[in-house]
Amino acid sequence: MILIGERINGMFKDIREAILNKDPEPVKHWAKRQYEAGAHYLDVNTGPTVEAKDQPQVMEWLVNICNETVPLPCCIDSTNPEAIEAGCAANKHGKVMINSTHADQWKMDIYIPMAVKYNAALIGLAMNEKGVPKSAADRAALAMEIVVNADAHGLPMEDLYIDPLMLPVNVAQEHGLEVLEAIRQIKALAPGVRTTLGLSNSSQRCTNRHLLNRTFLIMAMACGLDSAIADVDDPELVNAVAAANLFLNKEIYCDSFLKTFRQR
Ligand code: THG
Repeated sequence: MILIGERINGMFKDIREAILNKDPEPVKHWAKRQYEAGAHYLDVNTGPTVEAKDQPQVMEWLVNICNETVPLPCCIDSTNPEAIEAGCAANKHGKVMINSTHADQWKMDIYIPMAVKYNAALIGLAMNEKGVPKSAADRAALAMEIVVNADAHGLPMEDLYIDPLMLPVNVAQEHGLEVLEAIRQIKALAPGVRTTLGLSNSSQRCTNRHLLNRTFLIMAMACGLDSAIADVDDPELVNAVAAANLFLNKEIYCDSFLKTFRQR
């Protein structure tokens, strides 16, 4: 399970203020804290308040701070192609990840060649201009459009992460089963392609968020989920992943499996 720490996102007040005040400290704090918690990637998102014209420069600033603080690659999370490219160019550790393309042809035509150019991994969302489909089959069909386009450009299949898109359980309860089934179908239809989810979406504006996130993550792992953008600051979530890895036979059991997982 590849854990992508969600916390460096201008959606959060402390990061929004760090960007406004050009104060690197909160970004350093969350880079270090998520690294120590077991994150393999840092999701980096300027948030909704940064103007489009400033997003490339703010993204570069955020990625540079992360790179100087911890040896983790960044997952560049933006809807702005220039901001994504600035983040890819700034990333210094490991394989950068582009978050994300939709299944719309014009978006794939931008982001798939960009992923190839930067030797990046790419998240492909199972949605298009019509929005997020309801059924697992429709999600899987959009996923396959991304798979076919990525393959045609020579993007290695293990560098493609399909996100079937989880919605909050309090307003879109019927989507949960469809997302789980979509993960199974994508893994069956496109062996080698990986899957991911924005896990905290599932519990937005709900109570007991940690419990909801952790439960859905383990259910999705049983269906073949390979990675998640998640709140790694929740030790119970990370512990549950370490335990699930044993039952999925991804790690050999040892009595110190929690410690071993954190030491990776
Ligand atoms: N798929 C992909 N990328 C994504 C998402 C996805 N990136 C963004 C998002 N979804 C994943 N990251 C988050 C980060 C925070 C929250 C949810 C998802 C969150 N934030 C609090 C809230 O909205 O209640 C904000 C708390 C605060 O303001 O302090 O829940 O699905 N590929």
